Amino acid sequence: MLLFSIFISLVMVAPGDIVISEIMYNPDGPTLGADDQYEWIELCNIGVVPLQLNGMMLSDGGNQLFLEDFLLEASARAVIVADEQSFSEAYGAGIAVVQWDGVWTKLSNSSDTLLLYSSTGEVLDELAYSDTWGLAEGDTTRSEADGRGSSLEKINLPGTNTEENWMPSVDWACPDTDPETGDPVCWGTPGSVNSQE
Ligand SMILES: [Ca+2]
Ligand SMILES: [Ca+2]
Repeated sequence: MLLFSIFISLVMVAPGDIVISEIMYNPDGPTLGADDQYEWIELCNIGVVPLQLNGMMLSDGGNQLFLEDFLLEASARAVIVADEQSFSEAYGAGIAVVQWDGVWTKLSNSSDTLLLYSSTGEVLDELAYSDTWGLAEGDTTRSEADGRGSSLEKINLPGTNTEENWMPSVDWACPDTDPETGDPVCWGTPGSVNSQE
């Protein structure tokens, strides 16, 4: 077991091992609430060995947040949340949440570029998203992910971060429903397989 632990600690993470798999960039719609409480980012280990997240950094070029000790198993997902109490009240307590230090990297409600860096500063993934993602060409309404409840989910995880490979979620991982409509209170699939995968 000790040897195995040493092996894990020596595994160098590289681009293609871990990806940004889902984001809730605009929760401030009819479902969740304020962006600084309910934004979240999901990461997925798409490699074949466990990855230590400690020291990885997420940033949009402004604020920087540094991930703390968390061993993400192969094929597993975990979320980085703006406010853990708000998140667990909305989605329940059973989802793997990575602790972090620094300042929350606010996810713009229009467009933003989110970067994931290794602990040695290498860019592991880069997602330049827009609030038009998920809209058909010429559609001037708002995307389902733009404050209307859905998250933005990656479809093919090893694929590129192009508009065609990201769509608003059509499912949820949330225990509560609106007592009047029966609709889920919060959408997206934090910590679990994407509904658009
Ligand atoms: Ca936002
Ligand atoms: Ca997910």
